[in-house]
Amino acid sequence: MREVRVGAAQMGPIQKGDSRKIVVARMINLMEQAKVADVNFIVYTELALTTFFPRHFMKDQDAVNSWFETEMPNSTILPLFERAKAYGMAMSFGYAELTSEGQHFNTSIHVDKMGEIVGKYRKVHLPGHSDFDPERAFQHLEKRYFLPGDLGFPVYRTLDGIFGLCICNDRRWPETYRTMGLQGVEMITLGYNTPSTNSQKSVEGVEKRMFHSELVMQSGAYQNSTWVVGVAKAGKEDGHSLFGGSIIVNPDGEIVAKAKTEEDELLVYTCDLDDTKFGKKTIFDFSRHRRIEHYKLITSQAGVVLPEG
Ligand code: CDT
Repeated sequence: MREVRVGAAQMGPIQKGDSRKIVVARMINLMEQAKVADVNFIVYTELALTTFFPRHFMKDQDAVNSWFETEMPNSTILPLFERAKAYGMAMSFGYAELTSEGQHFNTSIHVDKMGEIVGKYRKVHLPGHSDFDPERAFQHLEKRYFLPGDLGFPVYRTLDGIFGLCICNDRRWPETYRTMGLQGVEMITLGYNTPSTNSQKSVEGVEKRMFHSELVMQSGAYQNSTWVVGVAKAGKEDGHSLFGGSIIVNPDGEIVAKAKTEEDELLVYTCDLDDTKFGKKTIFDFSRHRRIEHYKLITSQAGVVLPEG
């Protein structure tokens, strides 16, 4: 058995005026609960340090940059790193990254129990739009504020297993899981900020949106025989609702733990990485069963090309 005791640290809303310091204190509070529960890997959400600022249209670049971190850890976030190291707890969390070359990414990192960043991922699938869209009930401007990630979908060895990261909208794309599946991933952690309603289809409510969220994480887990840990930021943020429903999914695609609230809430589950083995050597033994000669369209074409006629 290769057990990882996971703490999925869902966060309630972070308002626009909430400082990073306040948010880090909340994250440490969740970490303290995780310590009591014997967790050795705590997973936080996407853009965990701030409100989900891409819902706000901004023209002023200084205003935009104020949501980004230019160093990780920096002095405000350091207490989280120090506490994790003191507890011997690994962690993953998302933040907005501004590089020294002036590039903006929606990023997640995996920090090991010694406080070293062992995994880094920059969000590849950026949803939404780049300009103010008056047709939408609310804005989702990730394409305005971030570049598509340039690191691919790396996996890394830590916690006696093979781990990977993705972020929110990435969870809806089978290519995300399969690219990591082809590198033997055993646990994928991700955070999400997902509005409870569809800004372009008002009749689509929270039940259907949570169904889609679970559907993609469960199928990604099953089809690649990997654990998936999906962690929400939830509740009413800047007047906009985000759904909760953080889940831990086993390599059979079953939900083994699910959040009940839209607040800061810790889910704890012991995940045996050896549970990934059976699926990987039977129905999803990729080297025996995949027929890559038939998959060329997947990497040669982004959009749909209809047949003639
Ligand atoms: N943060 C994030 O990627 N949210 C998206 C909502 C997209 S709505 C334009 C998601 O896929 O959950």
